Formats: sequence, C-alpha cells, structure tokens
Amino acid sequence: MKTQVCIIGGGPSGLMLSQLLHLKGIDTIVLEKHSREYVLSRIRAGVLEHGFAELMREAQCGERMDAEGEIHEGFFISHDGVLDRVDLEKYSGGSSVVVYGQTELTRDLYDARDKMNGAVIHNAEDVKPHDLTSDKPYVTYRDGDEVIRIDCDYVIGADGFHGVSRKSIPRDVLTEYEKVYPFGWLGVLSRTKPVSPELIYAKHERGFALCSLRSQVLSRYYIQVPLSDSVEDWSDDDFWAELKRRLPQEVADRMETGPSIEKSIAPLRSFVAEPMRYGNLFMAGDAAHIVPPTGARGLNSAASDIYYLYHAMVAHYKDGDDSGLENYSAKALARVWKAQRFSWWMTTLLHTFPDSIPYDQKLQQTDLEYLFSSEKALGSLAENYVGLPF
Ligand code: RFL
Ligand code: PHB
Repeated sequence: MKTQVCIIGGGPSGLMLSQLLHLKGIDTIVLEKHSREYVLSRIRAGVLEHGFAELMREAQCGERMDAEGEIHEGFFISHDGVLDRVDLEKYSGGSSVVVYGQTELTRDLYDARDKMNGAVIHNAEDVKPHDLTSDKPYVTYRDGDEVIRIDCDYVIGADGFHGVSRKSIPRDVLTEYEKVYPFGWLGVLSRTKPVSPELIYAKHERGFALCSLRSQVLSRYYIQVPLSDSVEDWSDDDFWAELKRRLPQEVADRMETGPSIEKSIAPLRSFVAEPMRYGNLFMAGDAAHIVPPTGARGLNSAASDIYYLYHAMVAHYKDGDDSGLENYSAKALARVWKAQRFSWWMTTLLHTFPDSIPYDQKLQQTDLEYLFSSEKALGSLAENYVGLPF
C-alpha cells in the first residue's frame, strides 16, 4: 500500500489529524492496534479547551459536541470546608471550556472518517516504522500471518504513551523527562445526577477528589488513592463514602450515589520526550508527552501538536514550504512545557503528598490563600485552564 502520511494510533490525535488532512486532499492511512469497541470503551478526558473545540469544528466534527457538550464558564475549588469559585470567563477575558467526553469525541471522529471513506485499519498487529531517516520511510503491520507494508512520505506517531513510535527512536537521540507521583486516581462513572453543575476540585487532608460529569445524567468522580491500591480494594460503597468525606458537608449531603458503570485507577505521571521529530517521524499527543489529569491538559496538549502538524503538512504539500515541519518540534514543545508546568502546579496545590513536611503543607495553604486573594493569580489559573493560544 501507499499513502502520503501513515498515522500510527487511532486515538483522538491520530483520527483528528487524518480527518483534517483528508479535508485538504492529503492522503492518510491510520493504523490502530485495538478494535474500535476497545478504543471507545476507554473512559478518559472530559474537559476540552476552546482551541480543541475549534479544531473539532474545523475537522467538520463539531456538530454533536456543540449540541450535546456543555459550556462551562467556571469551576470550584473546595478546601477547608468551603467552596471557592474560579470564574473562568471573567478571569480569562471571555473564554470557557466544553465538557464533552473523549469517548463521544472519538466516536464523532470515527463517524467522520467513515463518511469520507477514510482508511482506518483496526487490530493492526506488530506495527513497525522503518527507514525513518530516509526519504522513503515505510511502516509494516501484521494481519494474521500476512505482513503488510505501507510506503509513505511521513510517519506520525500518535500511538499514546505505550506506543511503538517513540521506542523506534534511538535512545541517544531522545531525551526523556519524567516525574512519577506517589499516588493515582480512582475514577468512577455512574448514571447519577452530577452533584454540581460545575466541576469541583477538592483539596482535603485525606486526599484530593474531583467531581466531574459527562452530562446531567452521567457523573464522573475521582479520588486520590495510594499506588498500592487496586480497583478490587474499592467497593462502590467504600468509594462513595470516601468521596463524601473529602467534600464540604453541604455537597456531600446532596450527593446522589448509584452503582458504578466503570471503575479504574490511573497512575499520575508527567513525561516529555524531546525532540518530537526524528527524520520523517513526527510524534504527537500522549506518544511524546503526558501530564497528570489535574489541569485537564492531556488531550488539549495533543490538540496543539495536531494543529501545528496539520498546518505544517498543508504548507509542505500545497506550497512546498517546509518551515512548519522544520520548526514543529520546537514550537510544539514550547507549549507542551507550559501545560506541564500548569499540571504540575495544580497537582502540587491540591493533592496530599505522603512524604510532605509541615513546611510543604504551609506553602500549599499559602498558595491557595494567595490564589483567592489575587485577581492576577486567578487570571493565571484561568488562562492556563482554558488553554494558552496555539
Ligand atoms: P491515546 O488516546 O492513548 O491514543 C493512542 C492510540 O494508539 C493506539 N496504539 C497503537 N496503534 C498501533 N500500533 C501500536 N503499537 C499502538 N500502541 C498504541 C492505542 O490503542 C490508542 O488507540 O493518545 P492520543 O490520541 O494522543 O490522545 C491523548 C488523550 O487520550 C489523553 O491525553 C487524555 O485522555 C488525557 N486526559 C485528559 N485530557 C484532557 O485534555 N482533559 C481531561 O479532562 C482529561 N482527563 C485524561 C483525563 C486521562 C486520564 N487517564 C486515564 C490517563 C482523565 C483520565 C483519568
Ligand atoms: C474528567 O471529567 O474525566 C476530568 C475532568 C477534569 C480533569 C480531569 C478529568 O481535570
């Protein structure tokens, strides 16, 4: 087979790039390791920044998001038994975020690819990029006993944190920066009315908690748990009891509980691999960088990578201008590191660290007091949360 751009990974990053390039007449093949059902069963992001929503519209995939997603102009931080609101709209100068699940967004991208007869190959086994530093790179994958080769101009590594593309870059070329947090998030999805119309990020001495939602009948809640915990350690009753303990009384009192329809633990990690280009391989999204979910930045950082790559590829194919491709890594990384800083800051502000000393706790407390006493501090939080410009 032959294509212009071979995209490894059929998650939001890969599908979005494929759709955008197709609309500009650039041919792509997407290779996805898992089945479509599997990809759509992963419960992940819930908050999209303005720029991501715009990209969905540009990809002609924004219709359902605009109809069913909720625009949120603020969220709450609970601490010391009180709820303080962060007015995103006011402090970001009129911006907001969209609450729309990654599952739904991925479904919309798959539907759009289907409508345009886009090539998305599922259950592609042993995907391997080859000859990345030559001008004739290719990718192979296995379908049963058959090994299939795809010749292309460029390979995109959009295959997430555990993918093959980053691993195919020689170790002496890549610098990896990593910070592993000593806790994870236990997440529960339930068909219950969300406890609050806006998200609540809760700082509590027993550990962080988050009240989020997918719709007015579907809630998504998280609690900080030790890394040694497993899902089996947490019955639904235990989960609800612990969540309530970490929230202000009036919020806990109005919490509607019910059976979990999904329950999983995600470890918290920050990671960046530099550079994001190796020869004719370009990495995007979780393949190159991940953040703890506290600042809702993961998918949104992927969006800026895709935006830069999309414009760089269009400039290359339509105008013969390679400056976007040359500058891609540096440009993408500049924004990636700002999302890293913000996610680290929000994680440090709101979590209980097992090894913290009284001095650290005083700083956390002071950081919160400063935040809610300074319009400039709130402005900084708001502009980062709604997303820095691409
Ligand atoms: P994905 O979604 O991991 O997709 C990569 C795809 O590549 C496939 N793959 C391969 N395909 C072929 N060959 C191989 N060898 C392959 N290896 C892997 C995989 O099967 C998969 O389908 O990466 P992508 O597209 O870059 O998207 C990134 C986002 O998924 C991620 O950043 C967000 O989910 C992070 N995140 C959040 N981000 C936000 O912006 N806002 C949020 O509110 C938010 N909440 C979250 C989150 C992540 C969470 N978890 C579970 C880590 C909440 C949670 C709990
Ligand atoms: C979610 O709804 O899954 C969600 C929302 C906000 C975050 C992280 C996760 O910061």
